[in-house]
Amino acid sequence: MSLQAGDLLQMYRTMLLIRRFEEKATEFFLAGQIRGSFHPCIGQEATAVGACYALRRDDSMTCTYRGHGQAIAKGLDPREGMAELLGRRTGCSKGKGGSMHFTDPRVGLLGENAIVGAGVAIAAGAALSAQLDHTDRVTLTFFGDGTINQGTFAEALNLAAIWKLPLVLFCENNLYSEMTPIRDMVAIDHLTERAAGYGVRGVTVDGYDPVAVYETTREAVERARSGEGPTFIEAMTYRLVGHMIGDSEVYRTREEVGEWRKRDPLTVFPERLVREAVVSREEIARVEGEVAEQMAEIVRFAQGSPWPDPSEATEDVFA
Ligand SMILES: Cc1ncc(C[n+]2csc(CCOP(=O)(O)OP(=O)(O)O)c2C)c(N)n1
Ligand SMILES: [Mg+2]
Repeated sequence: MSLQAGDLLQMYRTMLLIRRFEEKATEFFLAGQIRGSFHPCIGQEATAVGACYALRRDDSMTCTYRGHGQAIAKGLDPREGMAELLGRRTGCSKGKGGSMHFTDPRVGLLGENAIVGAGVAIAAGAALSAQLDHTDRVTLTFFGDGTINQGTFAEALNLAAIWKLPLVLFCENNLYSEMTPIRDMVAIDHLTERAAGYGVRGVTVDGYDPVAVYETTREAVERARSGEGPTFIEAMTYRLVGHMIGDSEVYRTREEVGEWRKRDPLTVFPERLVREAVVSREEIARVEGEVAEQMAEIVRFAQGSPWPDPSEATEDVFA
């Protein structure tokens, strides 16, 4: 499917919703209303939206603790996401999972995961199950550059290759694993070289361009769906805020962050759509107004929701 003006506007809307969602969540976190840790994806919205736009609702997806935006892009009701952050019973994990455990099987969201690399193995399992069930469901797994040296990543990648699993391995290379630069962790220039070593096709894409991300992912999804096996996508991206709230960011310079901020997709993408006469300034303004209204409703819903009852603590827990 080639993207129409309506698709591009929809992509912008979702990117903006994710940005506003994360900004509001940051406010709640700083006000002590969110417990545990919180890893914003501010700056990485274009990868979430571009990649998920290439998936069907019944395709599966796994992601990491930085997955609020990806979950929303996959179709999670953002009201249930915010309620989950605030620990409310109406949250997608009934208020018992929190920031790092957004899950909603109704939209194929098999879960965020706090263990680096774990989601990749779970996704390989989901892809194997789709293959054994003779469905054409595809699984996409989001993970970071820091996952590349995990044993579980190597094992899942190899199994995906030999079994030709319908899997898309989507690496968000944001140049850092927590506070460690990628150049100190691997001796290769492109992470796609890792995939090549396992016989898996690898593609690098500009992760700040949602359209390029969509097109690259769509091709990988089509290949996976038609039995041609896995693709490893390396999307070059950058988080415009710290690893987590409270990160002092001493490991990178203000200049470096400033350079990426100039390319912020939330500014550059709508400007490009107007410049190329794909949509009008009025349409962009309308979307911004609608997202503001939606955010107000998200906050109303989450803050107005009840807390879980202590008696529910062991429900949905398997032993
Ligand atoms: C198995 C495991 N080892 C270490 C950690 C601690 N840890 C949390 S986040 C993180 C960095 C991961 O970096 P990356 O995969 O690049 O993702 P990003 O945070 O950049 O999105 C690490 C090492 C963990 N959560 N799980
Ligand atoms: Mg990283």
